[in-house]
Amino acid sequence: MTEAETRNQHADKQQNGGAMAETTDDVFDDTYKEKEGKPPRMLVWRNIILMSLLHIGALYGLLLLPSASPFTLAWTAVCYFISALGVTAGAHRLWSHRSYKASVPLRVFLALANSMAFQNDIYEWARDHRVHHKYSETDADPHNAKRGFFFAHVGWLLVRKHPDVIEKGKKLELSDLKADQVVMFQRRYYKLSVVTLCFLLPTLVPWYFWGESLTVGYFVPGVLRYAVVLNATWLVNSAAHIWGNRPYDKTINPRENPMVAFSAIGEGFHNYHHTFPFDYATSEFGCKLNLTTAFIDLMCFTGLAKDCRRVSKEMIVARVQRTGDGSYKSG
Ligand code: ST9
Ligand code: ZN
Ligand code: ZN
Repeated sequence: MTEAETRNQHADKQQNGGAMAETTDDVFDDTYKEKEGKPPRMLVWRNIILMSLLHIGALYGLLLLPSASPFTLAWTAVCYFISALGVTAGAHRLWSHRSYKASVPLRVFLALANSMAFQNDIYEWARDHRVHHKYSETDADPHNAKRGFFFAHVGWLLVRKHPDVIEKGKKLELSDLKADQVVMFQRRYYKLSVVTLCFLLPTLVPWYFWGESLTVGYFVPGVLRYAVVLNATWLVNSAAHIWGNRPYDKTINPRENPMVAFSAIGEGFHNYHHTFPFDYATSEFGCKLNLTTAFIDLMCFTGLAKDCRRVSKEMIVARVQRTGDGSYKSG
């Protein structure tokens, strides 16, 4: 039995139990055929201007770094880590892939952390991400890496989506997200939560508690931290779809990229992840270069998370032998 079949069977069992806690709409679908002709490219000038301003602001934040107090630098690191978790442990491993289960308090924390990362609301993020896995490297993939590094990195946010992304995305099974009140609440109050958590909180905490200037508070833990988290995330779509080994499946583009794994707190083992998207660790090697897995393990230890899904060693070895590129090293 292939891992996809095993997983489908597992998901069926869960749904029969009424849990609706798993998704199989993140499994690659090779039946989709792209239409003839070049994809349309309609620039969205509002996004081009805002993204340019954000990156100019981030450069200004870099210049301000020497004048920031050590407390502000530590706070910037805390904000980086919290917002990154909102994407990795939250939007990605929990809500897009349902690779573990989280209690209400943990889901509330992850939704707040996700607003701090300001990467579209969880529902939209998970919908785009499922369609990315299901139709990877085709016109129906929102950040199709076959359109080049820049498109996969940020260009996809600066143009209208390919019609096939929307057409295929509308057919996805998203009832688990719609049934999650935390996800729907965050979607309803998304703009307010982003202003408060992505910009106001990072700026005001250093100003109120240790007298940092509002300018440094806004441009360092606010704008610079936001831009770095965005770019670390986008590198998974660009660099980790272009550079690295493919020990698990040489027939797909996603790669193992340790540099990306480091900056994206564990999300750079992308050949493994696209081969086994339901594994909560997104890697065979547990917590190695993978702070997100360490966080989820800690949440399980405290009882706030449970039912982490994992791929068996036998399944990995069988897959490596069947489709790997020969670069596999265990451990
Ligand atoms: C950002 C997101 O940066 C980053 C995501 C990265 C994902 C990475 C994944 C890698 C793995 C995980 C690694 C994590 C690592 C983290 C490390 C941390 C250190 N299905 O969108 P619209 C429909 S965001 C179904 O306007 P346009 C839908 O009906 C940054 N339907 O399309 C929709 O209406 P609604 C901040 C879909 O007009 C309608 O179409 N944000 C789908 O083509 C229109 O949708 C930004 O910069 C779908 N997939 O515009 C800009 N998609 O949803 C945000 C659409 O309301 N985006 N529909 O019912 C935009 O401005 C626009 O989306 C656009 C396209 C201009 C890009
Ligand atoms: Zn990918
Ligand atoms: Zn994924």
